[in-house]
Amino acid sequence: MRQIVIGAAQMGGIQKAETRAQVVARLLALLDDAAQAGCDLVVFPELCLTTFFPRWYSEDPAEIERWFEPDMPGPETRPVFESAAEKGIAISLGYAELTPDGHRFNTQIMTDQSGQIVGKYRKIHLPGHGAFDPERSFQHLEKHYFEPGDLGFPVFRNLDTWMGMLICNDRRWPEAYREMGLQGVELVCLGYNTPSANSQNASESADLRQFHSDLSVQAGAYQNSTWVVSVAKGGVEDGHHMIAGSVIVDPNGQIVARTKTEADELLVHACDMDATRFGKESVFDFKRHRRIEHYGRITRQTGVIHPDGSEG
Ligand code: CDT
Repeated sequence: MRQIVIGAAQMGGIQKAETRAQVVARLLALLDDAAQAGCDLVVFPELCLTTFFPRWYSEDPAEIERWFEPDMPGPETRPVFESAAEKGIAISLGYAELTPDGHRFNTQIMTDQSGQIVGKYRKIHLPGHGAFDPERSFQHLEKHYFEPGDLGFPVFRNLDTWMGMLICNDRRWPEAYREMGLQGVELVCLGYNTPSANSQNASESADLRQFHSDLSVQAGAYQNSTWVVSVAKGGVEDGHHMIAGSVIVDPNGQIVARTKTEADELLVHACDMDATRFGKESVFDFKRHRRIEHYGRITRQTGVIHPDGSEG
């Protein structure tokens, strides 16, 4: 048995006015809870240091700059890394990354239990739009603020386990899990910020949006026989509500734990990484069963082309 006690560190909303120091204090409190619970690994959500700023349009470089981290850890975030290392807890944490040469990514990193960064992922599936859209009830400007990730879907060794990361919208794309599944991933860590309303369809309910979130991570887990930890930043941010509903999903695709609140809440579950073996050696033994000669379209084209050549 290769057991990892995993803490899904759900966060409630972060208001625009909240400082990094205030947010870091919340992360440290969650880490204290995790140490009490005996966690080996704690997963924090997407963009866990700030409000979900892509819901606001800005072209002001000074305003944009304050959402981004030029260093990780930097002076304000270092206490999180130090506390985790002191406690022997590996962490995965999402933030807005500014590279030394000026590129901006929606990024998630992971440390080992000594605080060394052992994995980095830059979000590939950026949802929303790139220009201000007056038709929407609120904005989702990830394509304005970020470039698509340039690191692929890396899988790395940590805690004697093959691990990978996804970020929010990635969870809706089976290709993302399969890229990692083909590297033998056993644990996928992902964080999300998902509005409880659809800015283009007022009739879509929050329950349906939670269902789509669960469906996506459960399918990804089952079809690749991997654990998935899916962690929300939920609740209200300056009047904008996001779904919570963080879950830990086993390699059968079953939810084994779910948060009860929309606030900062640590969800803990002891996960056996060897539970991934059976699926990987039977129905999802990729080497025996996949038929790549029939999958060419998946990498040849993005949009739909009907058999008669028409698009749409
Ligand atoms: N953060 C993020 O990726 N949120 C998206 C919202 C989609 S609506 C444009 C999500 O997939 O949950």
